[in-house]
Amino acid sequence: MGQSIFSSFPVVEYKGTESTSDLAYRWYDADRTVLGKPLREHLRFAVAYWHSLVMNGSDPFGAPTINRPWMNRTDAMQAAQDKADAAFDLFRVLDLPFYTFHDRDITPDGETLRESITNLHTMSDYLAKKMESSKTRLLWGTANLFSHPRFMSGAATNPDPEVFAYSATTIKHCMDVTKKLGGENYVLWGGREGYETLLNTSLKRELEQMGRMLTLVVEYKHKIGFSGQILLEPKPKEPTVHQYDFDTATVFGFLKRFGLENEVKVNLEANHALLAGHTFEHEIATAADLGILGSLDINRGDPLLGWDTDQFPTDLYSMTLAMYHVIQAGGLGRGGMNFDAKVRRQSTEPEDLLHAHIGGVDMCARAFLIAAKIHEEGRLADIVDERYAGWNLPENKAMLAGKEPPEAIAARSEERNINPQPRSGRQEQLENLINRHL
Ligand code: XLS
Ligand code: CA
Ligand code: CA
Repeated sequence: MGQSIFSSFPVVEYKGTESTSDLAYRWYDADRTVLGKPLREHLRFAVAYWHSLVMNGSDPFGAPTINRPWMNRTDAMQAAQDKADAAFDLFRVLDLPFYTFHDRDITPDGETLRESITNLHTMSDYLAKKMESSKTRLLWGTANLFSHPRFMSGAATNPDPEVFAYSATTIKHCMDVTKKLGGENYVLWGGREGYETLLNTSLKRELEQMGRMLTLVVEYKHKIGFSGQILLEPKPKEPTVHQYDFDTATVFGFLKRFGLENEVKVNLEANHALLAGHTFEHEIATAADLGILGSLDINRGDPLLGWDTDQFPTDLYSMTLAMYHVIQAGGLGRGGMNFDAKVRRQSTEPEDLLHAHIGGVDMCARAFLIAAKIHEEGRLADIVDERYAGWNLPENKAMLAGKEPPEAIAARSEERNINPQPRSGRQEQLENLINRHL
């Protein structure tokens, strides 16, 4: 491989909290054993191709500000190869175990469907070659079924069945490629699966179409023997006014309706949780309780803005709560923590990408270490258990298990003339408990 924009940077190493180096990990000691295994295996960090290699800093008000050499190439396939060379050099420098991509991040769209598919396979062969000499593996692949104008009214939910077929074909090939590259998950984010106005939309039809597409995905997964997880990524709005995969609870209802709740899990993003009016830990805990916690997209939004800013995380408090719920859930299994985050428009240098990832990695690692301590100490969990302890009494267990009919509950309560007393929820005590660990 020739020179890339990252060639001059050495591998970022763990140097400890005393280090004053800007290009070192201060908390992410990948080999450190915590809760029985190395931090690397708990956190399973991934670099997102689209933000780090594709994003050019343009916004609705302004032109691109970030100019990488491959963006100026006229030969689109050569540009894709140069981009891949730079991507793997970035993975080398960051020394992170995974990456993620959309088909359109790694290959240009062709003039025709056939040409797009050929491009995809050519470039995925190129990535397979790069992976032979790299430590970085594929966390997940996905299809971009939202950028091209053909998807303007949705992919699976498009009123035009040809767009449905085009999307199904594209997903099939993206799943083939994800399997070929050893991907551990396949993600579906419904970028334009939603609506702008109900005046032109049949909700009933569109949800049935979406259910059919996901069923096809699951069928195909089993047909090709793809052992990874299928993940849906909830988001309540943007780009459409109302996105169908609003949040975890909505996705679970949808999965139940189509009998897919044991086949599909969720990829949860912090910024999307915020847009849905939730915290990240709410989404994580909900998914864990429903048995569908799959993987995480790590980033943050801005509560002052109402959109998807995809910033690198900087808030230790909220990250600690998120990590605590990941630990309580027993970890992420085949999922991981993908930096679905981009540098700001004024962060134009390649080095900015290093600072961004180092900050995000250390933020997660530090939060995870704190959350592990809270978990090991066990007090928080004990206080919560104690709050519900009344439910351990046999008669209350029977009531919850549906073994006591309403009239029996009433008879027992009246006979004892029960008089429940309010009890403190201890919120401030628990907030202090968290703060003591920070
Ligand atoms: C957009 C989504 C997207 C998915 C993958 O808001 O976060 O990037 O993660 O298609
Ligand atoms: Ca995401
Ligand atoms: Ca996002």
